Amino acid sequence: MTYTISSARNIFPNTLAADVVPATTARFNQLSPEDQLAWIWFTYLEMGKTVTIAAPGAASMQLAELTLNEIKKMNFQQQTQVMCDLANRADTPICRTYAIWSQNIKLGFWYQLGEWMEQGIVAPIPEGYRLSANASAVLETLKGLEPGQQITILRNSVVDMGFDPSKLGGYTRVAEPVMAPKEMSQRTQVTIEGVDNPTILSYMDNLNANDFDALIALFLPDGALQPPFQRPIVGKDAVLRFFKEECQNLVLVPERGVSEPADGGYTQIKITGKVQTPWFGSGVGMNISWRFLLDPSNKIFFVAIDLLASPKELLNLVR
Ligand code: ECH
Ligand code: GLY
Ligand code: GLY
Ligand code: GLY
Repeated sequence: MTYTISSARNIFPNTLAADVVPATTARFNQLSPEDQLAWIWFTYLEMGKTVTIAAPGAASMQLAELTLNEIKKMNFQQQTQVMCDLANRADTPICRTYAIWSQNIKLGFWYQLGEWMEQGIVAPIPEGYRLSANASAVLETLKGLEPGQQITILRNSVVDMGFDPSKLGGYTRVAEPVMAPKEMSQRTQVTIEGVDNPTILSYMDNLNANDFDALIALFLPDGALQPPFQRPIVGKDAVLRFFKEECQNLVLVPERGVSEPADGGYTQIKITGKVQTPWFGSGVGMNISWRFLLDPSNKIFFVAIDLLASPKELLNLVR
């Protein structure tokens, strides 16, 4: 048997992903735009008690600057309207601009608005705003989750806002410039209990070094990468673009794994460990697994990254 992307997705089917994340996002999406914004605000305050968000890099702010300045000049009522339009995915010029930004630019934009809301420069959530019963229930669910799951839900809420980019026709995405990879002398090398496959080790080390050209060379031309809760990104060009746009400065901390022969001379390898995002640094370690399928020449045919249901899953290496 030879593998297809769709059959590869089923390797290590016992892996338990944090399905509470898409479930909570779906409940969030049912709320009214006003309630969504207030919910995010209260969530943000709640999380601020335990985790610290890092100010975004200058590049992401610069790319959103025109829009941010436009909003800064508006009165409170207009500002509130813009924020509701974004939550409502309305068809407005600002919602269209927002639609073509990379995730990081969207996050940087909201980070700045949040700062301005605190400083009284942008319309706050009205004092005494009462969340609807549904919104309160979703907030209670969120409070019970691990920080890695909480920030994933928060990010989902931000990246889903704005005009639907699939309705835009052709467009060019706006993303931060790609920085040079780390100097060789600055690079670190991971070790993984139970796995010494050189492709896997290079994957981790190159991603940690932002060396996306070396990283993509580990993939087959029709190889695929499946981020948490997403469809696979298929083909070297698309995967490379994803790495450059969304994966700078991640810290991968793989801990342990298993490697097993699979059909047709392929090898399936599951690794568990943690990943840190530059937005929260070492303050939030997300529990994840990587499920790799390598072809007989040790190139990556498929890798799925899953956000795990619980820390217990870090020890689940059975097929
Ligand atoms: C305020 C109120 C009004 C409305 C809004 C507000 C502002 C909200 C703000 C939110 C900021 C949220 C942030 C969230 C960041 C989340 C980051 C995550 C990163 C996960 C990364 C992973 C990486 C995994 C991968 C690995 C690979 O091997 C391959 C690549 C890849 C409050 C004003 C909206 C400011 C900053 C969850 C899991 C390991 C798949 C990437
Ligand atoms: N979460 C994934 C799977 O086992 O397919
Ligand atoms: N940072 C992109 C993702 O986790 O999907
Ligand atoms: N989007 C970059 C990160 O999540 O770290």
